[in-house]
Amino acid sequence: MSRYSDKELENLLRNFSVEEKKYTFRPITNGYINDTFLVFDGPTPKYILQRINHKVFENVAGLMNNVQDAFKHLNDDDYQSITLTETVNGSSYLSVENGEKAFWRVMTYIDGSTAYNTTEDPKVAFEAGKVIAKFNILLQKANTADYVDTIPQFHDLDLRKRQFEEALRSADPSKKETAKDALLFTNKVLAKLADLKFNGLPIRVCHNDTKLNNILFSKATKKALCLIDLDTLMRGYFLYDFGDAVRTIVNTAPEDEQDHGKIVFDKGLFDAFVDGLSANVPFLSKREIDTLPWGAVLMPFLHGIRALTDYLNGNIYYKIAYENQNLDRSLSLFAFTQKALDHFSYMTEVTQKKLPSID
Ligand code: GN1
Ligand code: MG
Repeated sequence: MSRYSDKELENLLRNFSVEEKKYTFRPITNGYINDTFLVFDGPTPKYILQRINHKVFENVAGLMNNVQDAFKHLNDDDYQSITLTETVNGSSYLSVENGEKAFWRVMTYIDGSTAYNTTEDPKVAFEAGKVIAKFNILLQKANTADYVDTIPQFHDLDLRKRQFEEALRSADPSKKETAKDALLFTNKVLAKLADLKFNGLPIRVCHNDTKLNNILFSKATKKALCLIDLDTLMRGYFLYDFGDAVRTIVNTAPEDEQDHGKIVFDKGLFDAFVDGLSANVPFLSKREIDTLPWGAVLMPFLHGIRALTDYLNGNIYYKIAYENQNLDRSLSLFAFTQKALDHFSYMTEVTQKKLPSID
């Protein structure tokens, strides 16, 4: 159930430059951070209305500047653009100050589009690779200095390790007991990644959250149209976008799958994804290509350690549907981290073979 009534949503929507008519709303409930609603004026959605979680994204103005700047560059025959619907005062977002503070924005809904939480279809994996490459290529025109870090050190393993250790120190002993397998795995991988350094990699404007369901596809043709959810768009390394896509495409199970027997590293989907990237190459340096397999290990692990930290902290960051959801998510993310480690040389072989470098 949404915590907002249709009446409240309608009143909010009236602050934006939308046609005056009767709208209905349907919440999208699979995000962990923002509150998102589809806005209908008929059988198909017309807009997305979204409340930005300002506890997570503290600099909403900076975030919206990033998005606006990126939208200027994300414009290509082979990339579907999304537009922000301004407020009646000409702002890219609405800040509500009376009562509970909140920030809202409205975007156009792309008709005939769909998103997948998981896939078994190599065509979808290929298209995902192609659009992620296109996205990163288009954003090479952006000036990294103009972008704020919407979540500082978002993918910084040292920071995530410190936050984890802090949570562990104050966690209640029964939680530590319940999470003992996850704690063991965390320490094992932290030791493995301790010397991992990303020196010599170019800093790009990246998406930083390229999970499969942040890509829109054409319902009719399965062509990838564009990336959505640009809140974490900021400086980063390409291996982040690579790794987060591999995490959600190459594993055919959902990221919170509790039956670990279903968590797989599907080589065919990996190949198809890399083939998709290679449809738009070259745009990566040799050093970037060399580090890609690390991205596929790092990203599921980072998400896993963050979920585990939140479990130990008593679920203060992610929205949860049941008490141990964060722990379950960490365990399944760790199961995929292990699969990625097991396929490390395979990933190296395929990426080296299929991706030509710019240098
Ligand atoms: C969060 O709410 P959602 O699904 O957009 C998280 C991402 C994770 C994702 C799923 C700001 O995003 O990093 O990939 O959950 N976003 C933030 O694990 O923490
Ligand atoms: Mg997100």
